[in-house]
Amino acid sequence: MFESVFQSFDDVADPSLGRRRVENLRDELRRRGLDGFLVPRADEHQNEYVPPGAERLRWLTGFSGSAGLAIVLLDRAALFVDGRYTLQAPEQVDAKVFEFRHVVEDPPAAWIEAHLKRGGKLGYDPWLTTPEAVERWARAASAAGGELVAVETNPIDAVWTDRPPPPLGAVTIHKHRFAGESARAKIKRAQKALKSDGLIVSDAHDVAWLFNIRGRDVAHTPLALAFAFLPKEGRPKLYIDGRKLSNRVRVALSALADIGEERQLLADLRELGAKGERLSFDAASAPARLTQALEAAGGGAEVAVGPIAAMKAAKNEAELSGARAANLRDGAAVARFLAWFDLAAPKGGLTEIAAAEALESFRRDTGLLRDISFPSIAGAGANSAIPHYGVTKSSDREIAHGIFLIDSGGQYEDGTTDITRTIAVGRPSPEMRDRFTRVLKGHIAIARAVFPKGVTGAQIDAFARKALWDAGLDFDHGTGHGIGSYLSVHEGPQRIAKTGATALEPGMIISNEPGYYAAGRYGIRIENLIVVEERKIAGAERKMLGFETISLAPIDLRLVEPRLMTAEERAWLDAYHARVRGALSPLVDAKTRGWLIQATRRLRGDRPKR
Ligand SMILES: [Mn+2]
Repeated sequence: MFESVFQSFDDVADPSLGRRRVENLRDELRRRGLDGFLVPRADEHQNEYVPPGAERLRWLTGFSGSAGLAIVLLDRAALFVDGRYTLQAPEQVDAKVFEFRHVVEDPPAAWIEAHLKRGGKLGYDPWLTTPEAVERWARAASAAGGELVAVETNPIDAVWTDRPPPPLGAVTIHKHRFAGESARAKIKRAQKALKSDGLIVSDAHDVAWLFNIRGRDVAHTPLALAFAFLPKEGRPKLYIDGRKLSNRVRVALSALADIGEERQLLADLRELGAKGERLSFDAASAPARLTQALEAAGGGAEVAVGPIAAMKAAKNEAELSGARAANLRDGAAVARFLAWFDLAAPKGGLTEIAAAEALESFRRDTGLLRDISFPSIAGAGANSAIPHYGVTKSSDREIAHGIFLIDSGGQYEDGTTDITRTIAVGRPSPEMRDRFTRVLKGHIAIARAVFPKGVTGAQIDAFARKALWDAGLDFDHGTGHGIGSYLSVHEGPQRIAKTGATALEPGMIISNEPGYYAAGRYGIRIENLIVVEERKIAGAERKMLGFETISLAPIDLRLVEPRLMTAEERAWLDAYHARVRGALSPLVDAKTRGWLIQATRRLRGDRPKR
């Protein structure tokens, strides 16, 4: 009926290949005099989505999660994953080849200490490892009486004979009407913020923002994989495979920066090091290979939080109006999906994959969808209780009576979207209505929050949980993450979470997505994007901030228990739905418009009469 262009539901893992591949890797390690090797799920930029040729962890183990680490010694091997993947890993990976470990509860450093033999050489790829991680692994190896050793070339690449070549996606210039600030102005602003002789820009999202370029090198995020050097003064240099640049783009970029091939970066760093330069590196994304090259040549590497992330996070007016337009367009596609779903689901036979395909195809019908912003999370029944559930052909469930949760988003040139709706199929139980309403109360508490400038995401995280805490409940993920501007759907540094240490600044876009998960039964999440804005409050003694909600789609009233809500919360929901109806009605077909009137009706209940 519908099809998906941007997401495959194939089961990528094949546990049976792991044994042979690990044996081949061990032969290669022996040839190189190594006793072990670290295999992180990482590329040279520590990206969330990596090119196929960087999926070394998946190739070796079968594990397809977005984060993980394998350590292969000559006689044993372990796979470390976080709480999202403790169920998935044993299904995808041969347990006779790999032991499974929880990365937090059972950290890799302790495993290295326990199992690396005395005098053992543990190899790592410095292109795939940050300087901070190198220190951590080096301490663990030396605690075992062994040694951490950088490899010149990755031994997996020697045995992965059909490894895909690096991507060569064409680079495009991000239009000024969407970027709102010229690359020249951004470069100047970033240079002014620098406290060292220069900055190595290693996060490809930062490169994209700084030069106003976008690319097609990885799935779901329009990145051009590249590095850049930004000197404190003078011309920057962009290191990128020249085959990705058309003449027009090369001319445009040459006006801003020198352009070199990526392999020139090491030679340039050696030269800068020989001059005794002190350069800044981004702790989260810099490959240790670069700091090592600079330091070996006599330069100084300062590894810290990079300055560009904060500049990129605070969106300008052009980016914000783009985000509003993208979310409006996306909301119309979501509303069309919800209306379609309400007709299709009760008939039976609808599956999670079919629903995700329908939503993607409605987004494509806007004519402006460039990609989905991440693989849709579409879970029915018990699958909805897995917050990061990735549906595949083998896990696909029929959507039956109960709850269906769909978390999805789009990449449009004017903005990136991310929205979650939880939908009742048939009559929901009183418990589901109670939990949904508590999650909604948390969502509304964030949406309505006002707070002084300087407040961090961690300080307001509890607002989203209070109604759940009142009933002895909680959820085990952050309340919100930053969102890029036609960039990553997960962007820092701001977040609403226990670990959200960054002060919220006007222009930041964040998700507001509290949830509740009854393991094995059902899950709930309500997600809208919100923008930090200044708030005028009469008599205020401080500069105050609040949020503007920019995602527009109905929240399922069949799951709402109005008696649990305050008058202010009901007023917020009624006002939100009136706004959704007014904004989306002109953009949807007649059938969806009729559905929308019903889906955005005012709450009944003991509302004060006017
Ligand atoms: Mn999200």
